[in-house]
Amino acid sequence: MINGFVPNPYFDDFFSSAQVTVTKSDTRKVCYCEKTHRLTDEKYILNISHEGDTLVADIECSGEKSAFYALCDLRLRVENGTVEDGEYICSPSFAVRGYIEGFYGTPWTHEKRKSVMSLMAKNRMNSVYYAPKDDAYHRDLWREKYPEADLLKLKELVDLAKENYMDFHFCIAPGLSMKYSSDEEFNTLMEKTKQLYSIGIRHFGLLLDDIDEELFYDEDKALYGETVNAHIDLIEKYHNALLAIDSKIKITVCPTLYHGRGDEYYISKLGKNISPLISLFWTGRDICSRELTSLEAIRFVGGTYHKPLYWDNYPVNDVAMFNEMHISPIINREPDLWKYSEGIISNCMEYAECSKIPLITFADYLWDSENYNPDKSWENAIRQVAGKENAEDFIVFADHLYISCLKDRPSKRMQKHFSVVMDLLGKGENEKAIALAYEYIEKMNRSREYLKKDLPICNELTKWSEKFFVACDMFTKLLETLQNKTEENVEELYSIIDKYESMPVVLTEDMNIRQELHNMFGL
Ligand code: LTM
Repeated sequence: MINGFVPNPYFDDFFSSAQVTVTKSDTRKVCYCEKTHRLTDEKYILNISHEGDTLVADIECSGEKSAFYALCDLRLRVENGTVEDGEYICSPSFAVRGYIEGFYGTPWTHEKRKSVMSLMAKNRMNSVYYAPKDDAYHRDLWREKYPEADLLKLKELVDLAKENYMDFHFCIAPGLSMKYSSDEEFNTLMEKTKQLYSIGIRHFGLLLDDIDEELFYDEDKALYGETVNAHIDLIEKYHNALLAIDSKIKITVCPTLYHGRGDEYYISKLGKNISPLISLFWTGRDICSRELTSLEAIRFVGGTYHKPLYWDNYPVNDVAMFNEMHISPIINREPDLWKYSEGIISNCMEYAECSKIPLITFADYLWDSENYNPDKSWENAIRQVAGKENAEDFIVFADHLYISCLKDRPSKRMQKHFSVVMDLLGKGENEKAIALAYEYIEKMNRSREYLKKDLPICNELTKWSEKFFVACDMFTKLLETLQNKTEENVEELYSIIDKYESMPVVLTEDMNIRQELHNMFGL
């Protein structure tokens, strides 16, 4: 039972057998993070011990949010079997840790939105941005108010975010058609925003990405001359109008130039002429950046007088990336990036279940960037999303889905296994080699059985798992052919290879399979 804190129902049954005490205080010990030099309401001290078989946890924190985080942390330690007695002083590396539904493609369903949000809160993310490019009311029909039914659903999300100690940011993207010089247009924008304020939203995003870089209307050209001047005016007017309604409102802006060095004309002029209270999205050096470095962040600060709030385009796989499945862990974000940025907001895939896996790795990195271990974090994420009992089967398949802007190495677990097989073959220990190769095929087949199940995550993966099934057949036939090199076997093998190569989705790295087989086995 938990004393001293009214917990989220998520913990009810979990802690019935543990003895948990939550003590609140407002001292430096729990209100200030010595490492980041930040006042925080997210820090907690977790003291774990055992009385016989009973888990005893004493939690010191400053309030409900940090108590929630402490309990989530404790629960994960128990689930992952990593509970060790001791004192743990915990606070986040990054101040802002979140995700954005900001992709092109079918927006998430209401249920998926709720499920992603709850899970990410439990992994101690604190921000969610609502910006589905294909929610018409967010972009194309930005002037129109949400119909009542849609508004009610948004309110449910806002309430859920509150329950989970997350900031819910509603984003609006008027730039495809707005006449910046028109007062009437600005009033329409404010009326729409007020509709969302009325359901409890206190964080707003003004997104000006993926629009024409040139001004369209003659009136705008006459008044502003250049796009950046129109954008500065709009952002400042919007910010001030919102502050007049409620001085606590926060806004985030996505500029039209949202990647590069950070000292280019548009972004530096925009950054230096808008309030420093406004958060500024930035995707890094590229739209989908392989790495985010502290040096680049420092240059951005110099150019714009704002710390970047990274809109990290991973795991998103829209537009030209639709044949890739981005399920691997986040990598190449520097450990001390928290010093020079506000935080990171990860842009998701339209595949909500699959997105959860990289998102959890983001959450781990953002909470404790110095100790982040991508492989461990990935396995933790898979256990949470696919279930402990399926983790091994899932990994055999997902090992091949490392193709993305991150340029991580795909199929490394399989390669490790087969490098032993090749060593044995080299030593002439053919029987052992074949046995070991069959062991892997067994694993692939178990994974195949799992992937065929009618589970949300498996259903999202069918495009990729179908190719994996053909790869299973290819391996099986290859082994058979190596042991019995008949013309029939070779022909069958080649027809499976043809089928595999005709499938457009991306599984592992691109290679000429026939050439490889020829070089390795003379086939
Ligand atoms: O990245 C930004 C700021 N905008 C769009 C996203 O909406 C889109 O999902 C990604 C990936 O294609 N690229 C963008 O330019």
